[in-house]
Amino acid sequence: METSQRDEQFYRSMVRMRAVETELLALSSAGQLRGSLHLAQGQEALPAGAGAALRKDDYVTATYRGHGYVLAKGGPLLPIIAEILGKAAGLGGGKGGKMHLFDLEYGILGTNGIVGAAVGTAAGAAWAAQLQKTDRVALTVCGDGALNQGHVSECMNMAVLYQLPLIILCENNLYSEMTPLSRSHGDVNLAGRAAGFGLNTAQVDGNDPEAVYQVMSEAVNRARTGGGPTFIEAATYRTIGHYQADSGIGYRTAEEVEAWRAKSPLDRWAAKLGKRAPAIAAEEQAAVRAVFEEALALPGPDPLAAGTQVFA
Ligand SMILES: Cc1ncc(C[n+]2csc(CCOP(=O)(O)OP(=O)(O)O)c2C)c(N)n1
Ligand SMILES: [Mg+2]
Repeated sequence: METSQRDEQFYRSMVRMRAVETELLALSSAGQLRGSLHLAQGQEALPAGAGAALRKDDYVTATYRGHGYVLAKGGPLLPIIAEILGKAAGLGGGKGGKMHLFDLEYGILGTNGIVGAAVGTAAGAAWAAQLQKTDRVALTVCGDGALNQGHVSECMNMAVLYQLPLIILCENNLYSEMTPLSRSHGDVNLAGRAAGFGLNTAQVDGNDPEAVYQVMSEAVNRARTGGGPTFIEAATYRTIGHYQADSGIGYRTAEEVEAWRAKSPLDRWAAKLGKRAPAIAAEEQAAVRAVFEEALALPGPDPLAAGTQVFA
């Protein structure tokens, strides 16, 4: 794909994600959507860039903030939104919600509410892909805080030991909930920690979708051709709270948030696309609005379906 086409694709992807989050936030504020809502405003360049580097049959696992990666994988929007809204037509029959988005057709092995757990799922998928002699790769997305989970260290070790086709994309947004990196990590060089396990590593501006795409493409190519796992540390920032009830201020200064808002990937790409941007944004926002209207009118799951689609 040509650079200009890719720029448009990145912008569409980021605007779509922001539009979905805007709709979700409005529903949550109105009491029409229950539960925690972990949004990723400010971090949209990551799914946009990473998604474009993957094939449909590659695997993806992500965090509770990872709906953007599901959207960016390219599957139809309605079943994703229906799942988040708890509708029977959703990806998981409306029983999983935003923290359990699965779509085997698109290789999506789950967003996950347990910090770091999605890394293990992806490592397993990568191992399966290797044993089955396919050239599929697995991408897992984790936060900076997740690196302090022992399980993630075990996965990094195994990934190197077996040279798994695994890519760990670490969204370093400088905070784990309300705790800054400097108060939870003995060494804040996250890529350095991964290098210690023997992974290939890269650091990238996580607010630049093209840079994310380039570094991801390299990692994907390496994984596909037997070159082993890669850890990517992406510098980014969530410009809103950890979840819907967190103002995002208090443990962070308003100045710090504002400074990162000024680096918004959406604004950056709107400026890049110039006059074409407003029409593209309006088109994506209208498409998202239409899907929400359709999804909101759908029925929830039959209570009798609670015992289906489960192992026991
Ligand atoms: C095993 C586990 N411990 C604690 C929590 C509570 N918790 C939810 S999000 C979060 C912070 C994780 O931070 P990070 O990995 O940096 O991801 P971010 O939220 O910044 O995207 C914590 C501690 C959890 N969900 N799972
Ligand atoms: Mg974090």
